[in-house]
Amino acid sequence: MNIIHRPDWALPESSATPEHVVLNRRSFMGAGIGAGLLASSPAHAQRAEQAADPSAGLYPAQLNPAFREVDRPVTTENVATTYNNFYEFGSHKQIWRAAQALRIRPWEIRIEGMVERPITIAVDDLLKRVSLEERVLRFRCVEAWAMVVPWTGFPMAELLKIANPTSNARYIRFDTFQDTAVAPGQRQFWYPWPYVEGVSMAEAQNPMAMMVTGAYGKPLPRQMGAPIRMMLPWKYGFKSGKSINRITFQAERPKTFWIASGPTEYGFWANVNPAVPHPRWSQASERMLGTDEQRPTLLYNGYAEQVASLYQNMAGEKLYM
Ligand SMILES: Nc1nc2c(c(=O)[nH]1)N[C@H]1C(S)=C(S)[C@@H](COP(=O)(O)O)O[C@H]1N2
Ligand SMILES: [Mo]
Repeated sequence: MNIIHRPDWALPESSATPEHVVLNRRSFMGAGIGAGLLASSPAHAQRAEQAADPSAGLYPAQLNPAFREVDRPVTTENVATTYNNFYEFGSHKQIWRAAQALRIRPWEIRIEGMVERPITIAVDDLLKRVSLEERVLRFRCVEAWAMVVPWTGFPMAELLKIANPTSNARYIRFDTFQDTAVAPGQRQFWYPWPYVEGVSMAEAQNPMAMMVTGAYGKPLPRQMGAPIRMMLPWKYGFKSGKSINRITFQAERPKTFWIASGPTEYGFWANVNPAVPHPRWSQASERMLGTDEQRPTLLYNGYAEQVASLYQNMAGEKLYM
């Protein structure tokens, strides 16, 4: 990468958006113009959102002391909420205004597939059945930028208790909403919409796996995947699908958005590993968002103690792409 000592705003679009270079590129200038009228700043958008959110009183949630700050400072909120990957709203980083067009209430989640009984549950009803906590976690994009965010959410294992999967289920598929009326990126037909991600049942039961509904002590902003997203902090960021409205328990490994887009570049497991380069760039170090600081990449993004055992006896699997 040639971007090491340049701030975000100085990046040419070509080096700032490498994740999708496997595909045709085309920018969507103008995608954010209508939505820009709805909100003049992230803070303003967030205040309006809280007014319409019946679960807003759940924030800030109590910090889980097992996940208090690590070895690096929390990324500035304004940086983390204005530099995002959310291809539904454009294949570049400045999508936060465009994302304000997403309607996040009412929001229902369909839980189906290999479960005792399929259900459709409103996100606010789901939040009544779980307990929210805050965790300050490292987050690492495959594009070699990183951040530290105080997320609010609940363990994915609690979702399993609500879903009641049958013993045949081996994987969970998570689908992002699909609505070309609000998400102009979904009109780019060469992408395999909807955005799909997935985990194994064992991964979902690991205490590190979360469902996230808030950040920085507030409900999650739309550009970060409101009202509910995945958070798998030991994996590259693309595994943590946003704005989820369908959860399917199944026997076969889900075909994810990025596997469908570029199977030679993206895999199912995608665990962070400094020693395994991406075909187009090194993973040895990472740039802390909002700074010029480079840090050495950590195996499993520093969470090896918690998750490495998940991947024992998996010879032959590509665990790090
Ligand atoms: N639905 C959806 N989820 C997504 C993406 C996306 O484009 N669409 N991008 C992924 C990628 S590549 C990253 S790095 C993270 C970025 O999360 P953030 O914008 O909250 O930092 O979201 C992931 N989840
Ligand atoms: Mo990413």
